[in-house]
Amino acid sequence: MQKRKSGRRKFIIQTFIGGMAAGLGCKYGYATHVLAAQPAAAKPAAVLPVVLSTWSHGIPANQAAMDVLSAGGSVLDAVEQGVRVPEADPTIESVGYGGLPDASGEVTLDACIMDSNGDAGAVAYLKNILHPISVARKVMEKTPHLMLVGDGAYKFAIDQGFEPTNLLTENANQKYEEWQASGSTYAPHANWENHDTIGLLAIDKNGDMAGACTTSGMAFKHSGRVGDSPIIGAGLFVDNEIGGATATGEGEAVMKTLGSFLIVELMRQGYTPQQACEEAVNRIVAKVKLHPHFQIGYIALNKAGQTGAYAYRPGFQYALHQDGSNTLFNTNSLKTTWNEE
Ligand code: SD4
Repeated sequence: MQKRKSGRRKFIIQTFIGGMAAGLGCKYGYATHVLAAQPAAAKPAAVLPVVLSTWSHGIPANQAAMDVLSAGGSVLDAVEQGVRVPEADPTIESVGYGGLPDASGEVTLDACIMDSNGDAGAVAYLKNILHPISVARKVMEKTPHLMLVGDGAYKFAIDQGFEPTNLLTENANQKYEEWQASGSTYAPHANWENHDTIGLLAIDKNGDMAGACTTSGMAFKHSGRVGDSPIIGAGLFVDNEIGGATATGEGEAVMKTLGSFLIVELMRQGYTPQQACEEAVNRIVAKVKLHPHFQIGYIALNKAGQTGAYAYRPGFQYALHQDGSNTLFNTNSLKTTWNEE
């Protein structure tokens, strides 16, 4: 077994990496900050349990998750039951049933789930199944794989007893026809009526964590497009020793920077959840070519029950259920108006 490095050696390595990063930062006008590790015990403990999720649809999702925890259910059950609420809600145009379709008129769903023991499951480009998050959980529990996509994921879901369901509502079909009539041009469009991907993180009263992320993806996306939401490390990551993070917004930028994994690794180095979310947005700005309507939002929860949230532009909201209250908050952002490039 490998021995742990001494405290002094660890410090020297971190200082060296920090120095290298600062050097690179000079070249590209961006400094990757590396903090000295702090023992988790030094962090003040927040009230547990905590459920944290993206957007206003996070409020009912948080409630469902907290109900599971209050009844003594597992944190994995809690995150799954939480996100099943927006998945089944036909008025939400960006998750599950009622989600806006892709450019070919089909509703295609991406989802992933991660447990406190490091297990994970995912589905991508899944059609005609109401609860992709539950299929992702079955992939985790019933197969030796992490992700199933497309027809294979659908066949697996049917084998597991899921019912075929038409997910295209009248409203979503009408929006699709309007989009076609307006010229069928694709433009990434985040903050879609304050409903986007739901990412939900939870920590139970014992300090065990899990996360779930589920979406119909960017409206009118290219047929076959898969975003960040089913990609472990991009749309969602949970490490039960450290914390979890999840993303909403333009998945391509999240995937290019592996945003949720990055946030968890920054927390491992001593960043607070808030600092880590801000740094992950800064990383995108530094490394990814952005367009005028670009938007991204991250939320994070650490092992001590502390939370963070940050977005590129204003408008992103998150829902926090903690200490008896389930509240929607506006998230701070790097840009202060939508018009700033
Ligand atoms: C995706 N991140 O598919 C998801 C969807 C989303 O704003 O959150 N859109 O890229």
